[in-house]
Amino acid sequence: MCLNTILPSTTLADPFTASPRPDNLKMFKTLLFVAAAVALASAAPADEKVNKAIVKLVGDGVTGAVTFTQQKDGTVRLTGTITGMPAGEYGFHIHETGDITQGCGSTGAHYNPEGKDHGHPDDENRHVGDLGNVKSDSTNTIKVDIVDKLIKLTGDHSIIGRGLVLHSGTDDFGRTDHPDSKKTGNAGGRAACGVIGILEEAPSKTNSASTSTSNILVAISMYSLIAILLN
Ligand SMILES: [Cu+2]
Ligand SMILES: [Zn+2]
Repeated sequence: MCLNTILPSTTLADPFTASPRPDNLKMFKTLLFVAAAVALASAAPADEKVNKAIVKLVGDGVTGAVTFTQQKDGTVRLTGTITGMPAGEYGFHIHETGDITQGCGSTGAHYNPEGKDHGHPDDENRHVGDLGNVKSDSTNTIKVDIVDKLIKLTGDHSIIGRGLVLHSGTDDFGRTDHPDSKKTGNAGGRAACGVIGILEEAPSKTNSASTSTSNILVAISMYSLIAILLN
């Protein structure tokens, strides 16, 4: 790669022949500083985006799988099928841990990083993990299709590694006077659960772009360093 295509040759003296001139030296130092700063910034770990996650739900006579897909508008869509629950509506939540060593009971409380009350998925005041109810039909089959605006597959509200729990009762969305209503929606026991894992990461388009950028920056840094040393 020829650096003269990037840097104006009229202002960049050839470091191998030019005599040391204070203004050149100053420019090289500035150039080196800028290059080093940008190289450091681009050396920060690339923000790997999870595009899809998956969880296998297991319970007593209940089984299924749910896929989480990142949508372009920032929401996450849950799709899947769960079988084995009698017809009815059942609470469906992200719980804070992926610990299923003691069964679904060890997955902790509802995932609630903002310290809010339990609520309906459309409520402002809700746990991040509150996904409402899912409906089982007369063939004991639940077709899951939920779009949620709070759960995330990357970053602060990431649900990766946490538990997905299907309850044996109906979530009251914090709207009754039952003592558990504002904590759990009084959704009863835990019928099935599983740990949410990564299914697919975003193609690393930005990674290769930043790699070639930092290659150029390294080249500029080296050139500047040689220039300074020779001056
Ligand atoms: Cu729950
Ligand atoms: Zn909740």
